[in-house]
Amino acid sequence: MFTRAIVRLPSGNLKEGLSSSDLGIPEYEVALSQHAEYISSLKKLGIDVTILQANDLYPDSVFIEDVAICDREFAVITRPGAPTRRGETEGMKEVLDDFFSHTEVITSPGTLEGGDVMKVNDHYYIGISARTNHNGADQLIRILNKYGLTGEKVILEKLLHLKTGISYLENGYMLVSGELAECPQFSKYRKIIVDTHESYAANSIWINGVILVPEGFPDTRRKIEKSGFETLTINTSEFRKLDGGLSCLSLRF
Ligand code: CIR
Repeated sequence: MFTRAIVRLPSGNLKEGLSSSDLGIPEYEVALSQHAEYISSLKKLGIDVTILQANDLYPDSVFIEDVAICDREFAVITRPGAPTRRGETEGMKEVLDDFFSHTEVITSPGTLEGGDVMKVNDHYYIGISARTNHNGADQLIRILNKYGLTGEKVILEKLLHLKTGISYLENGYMLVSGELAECPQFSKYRKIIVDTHESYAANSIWINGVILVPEGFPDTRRKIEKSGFETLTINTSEFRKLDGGLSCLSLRF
């Protein structure tokens, strides 16, 4: 169960965020209302949501998942691989200290972004991507070991982040797309395969028994429901324009 989440309001210069999509420039007002809907959905599912002020220095700072890993007794402040995002960790220690008795930090030359980190029970999968390097992943694995947890690396070819292509839905179900569908590291899970034309929906999130799925991906939603899950959809079109999905918008613990 998750009881808490931390989100950050969209930056005033959101439209300058990093993007590899050709979906256009996000509309700020629409992004604000989609973000508000995201927060109210989390609240509806029993989550106590801490809302951080917008940070106008960093256009991508709404994607708060990338700057920290939150486990039960400890949190880790990451070191984003995107140079324009590195400063987003400023102030996070103070925020996390309110919730965690131990806060660890990823240091140079390591880079790690939370979108590359997926927890399955007491084990973590860590994507090696353009944003997360071996050194950063090794540092995280050492931290996990210290707290009795384990981690392994998953080498990514094209995906921005590990969780761009895979989401753990609990009960042994993995929602998976593209290059990760055949990855042997996930062969032991029950797979729900996301079709290429709906690959954005591979980033869906489990919140207390309900799967939040981005709006506009009916085939994936149907497959998730057929596997026995209740779903709730949220429109994230403006964040998608910056390659951001549902998981990126919060830290959940
Ligand atoms: C970036 O490129 O860093 C942002 N525009 C999107 C980050 C998405 N974060 C995530 O998947 N965890």
